[in-house]
Amino acid sequence: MLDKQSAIPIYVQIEDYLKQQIAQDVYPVKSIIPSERELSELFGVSRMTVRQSLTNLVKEGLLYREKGRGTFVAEEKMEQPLNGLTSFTEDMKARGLSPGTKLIGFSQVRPDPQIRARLGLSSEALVHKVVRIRYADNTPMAIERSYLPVDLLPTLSEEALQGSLYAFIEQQEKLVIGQATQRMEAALAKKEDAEYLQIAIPAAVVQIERVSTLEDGRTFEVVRSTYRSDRYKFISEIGR
Ligand code: 16G
Repeated sequence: MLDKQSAIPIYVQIEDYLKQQIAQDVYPVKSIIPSERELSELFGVSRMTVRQSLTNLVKEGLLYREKGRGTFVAEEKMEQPLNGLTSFTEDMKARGLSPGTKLIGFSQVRPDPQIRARLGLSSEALVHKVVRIRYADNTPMAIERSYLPVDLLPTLSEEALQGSLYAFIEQQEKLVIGQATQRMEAALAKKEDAEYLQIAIPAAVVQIERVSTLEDGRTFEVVRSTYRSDRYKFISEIGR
């Protein structure tokens, strides 16, 4: 299985071999893979070498470890398109998954200067501050911290926020959502967020800030979302 004369390092060859086995479903999603000891016997290499391969595959998100249990095959990441102005609910339904929401904060506050500037509000204006954990088939996927002008959405309620915010805006309020600007960056999960997302720290996350406007040009939301990087990859179609 391994070519010990090759210029390709042994640990890379082991990674390639395991990737192939996973792709061929020899080890299906969520199944356990052989232990370090078993793999080192199989390949006739040291456990150190096997450990290096496994650690790399864990870092790539292909495998995950569970303390005291072993190493398992991770689910394929979700591909999130960056082109359309869709809602979380729509994205999950389009994939045949069941969207869920846990509302963990809903209050009316004066926003900080940056959010106020993004929303184009006066210094007296209030915003709804909404914090929601978003789930796909009961797995936490993202945390969304949204800021929405109270003047624009005076009837927004806890009840409405259990479902789709965009459905509330479009169907209840009969407002027309126009476009958005998104900024994306990498970060390490804060302890609090890692708990909400049920991930072990240190963990990389992707942060997206979306500033969305109605068709008439009024800005209706600033959302700062924290996505699990072990569950998401982002995709955009680009032309030239
Ligand atoms: C998405 C949007 C968020 C929007 C939410 C509405 C990003 C970065 N965020 O998660 O801005 O508020 O959908 O979802 O894409 P809902 O209609 O299901 O509540």
